[in-house]
Amino acid sequence: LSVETVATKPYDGQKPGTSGLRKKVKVFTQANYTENFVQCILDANGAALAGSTLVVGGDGRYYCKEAAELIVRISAANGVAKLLVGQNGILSTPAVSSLIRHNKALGGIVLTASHNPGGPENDFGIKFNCENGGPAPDAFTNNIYQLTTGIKDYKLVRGLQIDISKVGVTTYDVAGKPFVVEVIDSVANYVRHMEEIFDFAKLRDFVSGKSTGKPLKMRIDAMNGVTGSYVREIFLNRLGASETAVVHTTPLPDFGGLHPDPNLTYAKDLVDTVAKGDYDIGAAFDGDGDRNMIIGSKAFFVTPSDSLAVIAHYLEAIPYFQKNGVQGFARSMPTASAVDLVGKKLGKEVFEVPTGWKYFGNLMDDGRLCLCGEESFGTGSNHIREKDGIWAVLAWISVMQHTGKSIEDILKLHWSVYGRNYFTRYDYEECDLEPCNEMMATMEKNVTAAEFVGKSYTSSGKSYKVKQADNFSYTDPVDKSVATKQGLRIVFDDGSRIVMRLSGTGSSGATVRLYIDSYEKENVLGQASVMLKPLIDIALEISQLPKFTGRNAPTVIT
Ligand code: VG1
Ligand code: CO
Repeated sequence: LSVETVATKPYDGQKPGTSGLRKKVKVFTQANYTENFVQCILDANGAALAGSTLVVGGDGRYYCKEAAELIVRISAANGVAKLLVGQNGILSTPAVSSLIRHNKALGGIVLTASHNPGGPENDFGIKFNCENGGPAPDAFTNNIYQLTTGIKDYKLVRGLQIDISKVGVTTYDVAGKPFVVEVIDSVANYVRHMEEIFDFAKLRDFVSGKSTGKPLKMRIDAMNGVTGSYVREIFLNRLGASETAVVHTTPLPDFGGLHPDPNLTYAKDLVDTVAKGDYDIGAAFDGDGDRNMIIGSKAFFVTPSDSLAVIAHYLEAIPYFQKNGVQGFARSMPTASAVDLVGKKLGKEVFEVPTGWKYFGNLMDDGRLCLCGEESFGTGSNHIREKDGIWAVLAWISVMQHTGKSIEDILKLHWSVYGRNYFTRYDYEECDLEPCNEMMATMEKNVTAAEFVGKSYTSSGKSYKVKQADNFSYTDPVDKSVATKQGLRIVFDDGSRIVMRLSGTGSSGATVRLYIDSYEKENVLGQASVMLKPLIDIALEISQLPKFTGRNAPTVIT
């Protein structure tokens, strides 16, 4: 087979956001659009690319298979020695991370727009993960972007025939050199990895009821995303759950019209079913399987910030941590600081990083971090370098098994020891970009002005005095790289916080995220929406959000 060089021209806006490049399918299917971006990803690896191994797979959304085949042809032409491709192009994001690490690959190309809807009218995405298995850091993605602005041609082995629906190894002769494509079972490696981390025998006895006298009543909702195949293998085949415990387990190109985002709004079906039915645990994942939502009996909601803190508290229940020890913890800046309190009690380092999993990687590689999470339904550990939805559910079931308590009781006990961080996030999706930029600029100016610190705000009889306000910037403790303008942050005297930032994962317009976090030592059994109301009103007043966006209510509340 021979290599062809195809002339092309740069496209504007191929700038990776919080987690890769995400655009409408129609944008990706323009002539050479995907080809350009893939060529630039490969080029960004420099000399390391020649003779390397890469992993390729995605969440099964519309255009995944075509993009995977394209990546095979472009990689072949660029001197890559071997590709590991998920069968039918399917691999969850955590599975890609695990495969990169297990195979000592140079990296992986993940085809997903995560929690964004799929299908011909919706979103597609491409992300590059580096050899540690984690999302490429800012310097790397900036380099990819720079390359896209000047690209003149890409390389392609047009004649390479590939059938990624069949598991197996094919070796091609590309310009006299061997090029290997191994189509792999999408779930096998990941399931093995989970078996190394958790005590599956113990969990099986717990799930089946052998050790407790009654089976664990679960409802695991894969939301027609990539986790379906993993969920069936792990929960049904390995842990012995009943067929009715799992739903929406067929990965569909448009997620069956669902919005595969595990939160109280988009996973409504799960929440309603668990609220009405007789369940011990409900869980859902996003399209690419890195997010998770956990709810208890009667749909008792566990905020992701609390979920992280609880898992941190009970890490000893998980064999992986018994074996490897417990290093520090971390959370993204907007995430409520519940885990900080656990870290303090256990004498562990706790890190606060910008939004996006790529910021955890260096700390994990450096041995300083073993557990981290984000308020956006992301939880994970240093077993890989991505957040991991199924891992989080297995962690929760381990905690339930270890404590013998219900999810609600686990949370109530936790709050009685540590106090409670009430947390909510308001999302205003698909607003006009210009007024949002103006809003953020105005707010930044106001809150960073000298006279802002010390100001008092009162709403519904509650007063808050400003202690500190800034646009969050972060210096990586390991490589000293700096990330600036990561979100506006107002911290009050009692530790309560208002955080506001614009999303970096949308495919059109702007999404405003407003995060509210308030700590109570004693008053831990209140309702978050009631407890946080005064602070929400103050946030809307300071930001003038209704005026700038024209919105009176958020699209999603979590
Ligand atoms: C969102 C979340 C962030 C998460 C990112 C990727 O980013 O807020 O916490 O890391 O999505 O998750 P943003 O910039 O839209 O706020 V995923 O599951 O979409 O890869
Ligand atoms: Co995701």
